[in-house]
Amino acid sequence: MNRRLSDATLGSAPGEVARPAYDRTATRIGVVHFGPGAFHRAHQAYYVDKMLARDPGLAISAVSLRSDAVRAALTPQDGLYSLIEREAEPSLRVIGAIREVLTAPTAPEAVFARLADPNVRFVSATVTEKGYCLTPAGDLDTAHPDIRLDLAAADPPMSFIGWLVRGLSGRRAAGSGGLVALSCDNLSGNGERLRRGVLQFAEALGDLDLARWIEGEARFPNSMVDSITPATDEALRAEAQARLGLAEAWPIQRERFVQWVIEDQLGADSATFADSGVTLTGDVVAFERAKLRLLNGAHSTLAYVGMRLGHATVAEAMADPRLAAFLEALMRRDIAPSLGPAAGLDLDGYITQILARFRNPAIAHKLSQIAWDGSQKLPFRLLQTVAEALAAGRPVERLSVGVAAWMLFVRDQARAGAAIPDPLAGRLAAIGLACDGDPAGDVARFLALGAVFPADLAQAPQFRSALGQSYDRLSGSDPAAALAA
Ligand code: CS2
Repeated sequence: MNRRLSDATLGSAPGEVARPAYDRTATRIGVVHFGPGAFHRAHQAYYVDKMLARDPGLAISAVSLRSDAVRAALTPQDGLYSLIEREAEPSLRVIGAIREVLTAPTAPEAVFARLADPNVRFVSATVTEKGYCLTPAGDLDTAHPDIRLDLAAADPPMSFIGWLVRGLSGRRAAGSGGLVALSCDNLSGNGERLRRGVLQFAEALGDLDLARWIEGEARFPNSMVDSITPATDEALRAEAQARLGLAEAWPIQRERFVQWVIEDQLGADSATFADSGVTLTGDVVAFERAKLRLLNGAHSTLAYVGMRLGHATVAEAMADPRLAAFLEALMRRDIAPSLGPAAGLDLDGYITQILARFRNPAIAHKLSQIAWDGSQKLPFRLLQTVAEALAAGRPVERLSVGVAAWMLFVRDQARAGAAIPDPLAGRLAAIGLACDGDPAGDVARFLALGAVFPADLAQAPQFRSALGQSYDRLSGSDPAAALAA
């Protein structure tokens, strides 16, 4: 097979392959997206692909902050790639929403030009939790190496926030008007956090006029994004190529379920988003919190505990009755009470649906993929729930099991000399190597990590003792005993 997927060859794909329902050549770039990894291509680009049939001015310029891999894979394909939706019967659609891919360090002028372009109305981002360079309290981390460089006018900028502020400054100078900055990462209050980081960056530059201009001209809606997206592997590549009858460098897969809830600050674009399946609401925080705590909190717990029990994927871990029962109890009895009633959200039904999604046998979602960046994820996914449970006098035993399993994951990676995929890897490895097996002492070493555990939570006796007990059981000869407790 040597012909490759592109505008010129797409017509030769079999009839069952869904394809863009609009004339790609008539589209214009209206969105600059930072971080075009698998999740962006499975989620926002899929929605934009639907929007383009209604508004050709919303095509995407995708910007990679570091790696050239996405540009190298997609440019020869005119930005086209296949998205396989997995349920009992997988289906394939070719997504045409990405019109160009830029690698920021090698094409900075092109990125600046896009950001300052008056036709661009949105700058969106999936740069992961760590990509915002914020402190645990949610302020801009001015000690972060990338932020320090950017505040010293690194050219081109290193960080997403550095780029966004540079772009906004360019728009102000060019009279291009404001824009909507749309964070699509799993942080609670993601839009509000981004806004604060951007304003603090402009202030730290000493450019108060710019900060005030941003306050007046840019909007930062909160959003909740959801779709389970396992990483691409060789089997997926072979499957996509066979279905297309064309070579294809980087197909994407996800479950069929997909959800995007955005705070309704989109003005004239609201109708286009709503028609393409996006939920617009006045209060996205309830959705965000429910998704982060229930789905992502359960996911991270499943990842660290599941790996300890010898499982490799989410579906495999869910097929372990001890783990499945534990997870359901965790969600219904420990996490749901922290959420309270929310308009338009049936928590019981939502939990049932999440558990069914985790069981989806058509998806092989690796636990090791979810285990990445635990120091960045646990605060939003589990630790806020623990803090609220303590304040309300509810038990924290089950909530602590996943956190203790993360500690053991870090310890064992460190002992094995294996990489810890986490921005705090160096500190985590040092803690892991210092662990001597005494549960209370080992747990205390981790709890001292202020970047992860707020001081009052780290001091809470009930949490410390629950962690110690889980740590002890999980590291024993029968780790499943931690689930029965
Ligand atoms: C997962 C998420 O990798 C992870 O940490 O928990 O990527 C999860 O699959 C998505 O948030 C689902 O929307």
